[in-house]
Amino acid sequence: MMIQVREWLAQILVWMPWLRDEQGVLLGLGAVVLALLSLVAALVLRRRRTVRRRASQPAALERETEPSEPAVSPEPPAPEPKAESAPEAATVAPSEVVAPVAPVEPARPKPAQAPVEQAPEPAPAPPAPPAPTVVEVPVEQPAPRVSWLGRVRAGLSKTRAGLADGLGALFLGGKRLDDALLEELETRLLMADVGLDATRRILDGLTERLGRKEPVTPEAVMAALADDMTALLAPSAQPLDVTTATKPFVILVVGINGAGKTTTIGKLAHRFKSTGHSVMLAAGDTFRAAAVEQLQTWGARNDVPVVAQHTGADSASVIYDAVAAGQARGVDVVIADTAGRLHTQSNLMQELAKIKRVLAKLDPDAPHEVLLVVDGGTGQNALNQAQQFHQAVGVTGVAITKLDGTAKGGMLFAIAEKLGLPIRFIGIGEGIEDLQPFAAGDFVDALLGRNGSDGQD
Ligand SMILES: Nc1nc2c(ncn2[C@@H]2O[C@H](COP(=O)(O)OP(=O)(O)OP(=O)(O)O)[C@@H](O)[C@H]2O)c(=O)[nH]1
Ligand SMILES: [Mg+2]
Repeated sequence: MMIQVREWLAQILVWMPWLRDEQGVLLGLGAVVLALLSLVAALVLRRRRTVRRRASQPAALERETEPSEPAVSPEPPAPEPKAESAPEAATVAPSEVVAPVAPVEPARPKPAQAPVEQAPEPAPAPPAPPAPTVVEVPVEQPAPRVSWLGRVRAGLSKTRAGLADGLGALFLGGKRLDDALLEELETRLLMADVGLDATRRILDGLTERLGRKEPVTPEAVMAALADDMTALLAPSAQPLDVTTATKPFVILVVGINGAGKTTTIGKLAHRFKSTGHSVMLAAGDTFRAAAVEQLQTWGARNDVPVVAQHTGADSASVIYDAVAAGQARGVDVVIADTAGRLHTQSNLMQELAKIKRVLAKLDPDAPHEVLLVVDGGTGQNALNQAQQFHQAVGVTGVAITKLDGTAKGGMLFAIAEKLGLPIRFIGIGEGIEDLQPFAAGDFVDALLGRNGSDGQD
């Protein structure tokens, strides 16, 4: 063994002759020490890496259960930008935004357990299923159910409150129709704009029916009042008949500014068309800049022709042209708009008289109807308007508009009583169908809050 070692050493000395001197030995030993040190360092580093790797694996698992920190792993950042780009697709269909988000999660490598841990999160998802469509359906239902008379009732609620509310209580306990009660009734009727003469007539009829000596019930008073009021209005409830021997039937629409003339014309066109008549409109309001466009809009809505000229043109000339065109085409009804004017502006009232004279050249009976449009909210002043317009152009019918607003419908009694003019229509809204022929009984029922025909169409 020793011999063998000696041989190895000898062999080494042959290979490395520099070991024979002292310096060479030291260098050799230094090299061996360095080699050993680097070996040890390599082992230490390797061990540290394995320790770190083991420590990092459970941490990553824990993080994956928390969706708020996906950025830690190198993969999640890729899906996230996808989710942000989704809104671009949302412009097409919002449901597509939801779809791309779902694939992002399954793309994760390990989480067989992740879905289990996220299971509690879907819990907030249930609020999404109650789709809004279910809510919207009942919202739309009630709106169209309001009947036209129901809306008149609503419109007249202010007047009704003053006129009829608490009226029954005045006669509770079998009271007689004495002076005090008659005075109370008179005040209520006057406050509702019924007017002095019409009020007297109504109260005279009431005392005649019920007498002043016998006790009366609230129901009897209400019924008698309704009868008297209806009796006063009934002669004025004359529907407009547009059949004529020579076509067209010409309606000249007049009234003060903003009464609802143009809107009423739009509604009338719809009404006549739906009863099978051909209709033409004349833009006789050449005064207001937007008036022609407004009428043309109604014409387009009803699909009826509109004869018009520029703003400032002669109103009589426009209406003349329209009636001439209507005659040539065999149109059933021509409805002429006019500029709003105050009944006190006599020069403008004369302009209406001129229109009438010009039309008579085409047809001595034209216009067949001079329809005065009165704003239902005007109150007693409506009587003055009606008188002035009647004097200037001979009104043949009245349309009362805006009874769906805060109108005091009592002025209808004044118009009926004082002028005896036919009340053709009542307007109860801005819509194309919000015009109804006037029915005295229904109107009084609405005014007194009686059931009547219940207002259902
Ligand atoms: N609520 C309600 N509004 C109405 C009714 N009739 C007309 N209106 C509205 O009243 C306003 C005036 O109506 P117009 O038809 O322009 O009145 P006009 O008499 O032609 O007005 P001028 O041409 O300026 O004299 C508009 O906003 C209409 O929508 C109605 O019956 N009810
Ligand atoms: Mg107008």
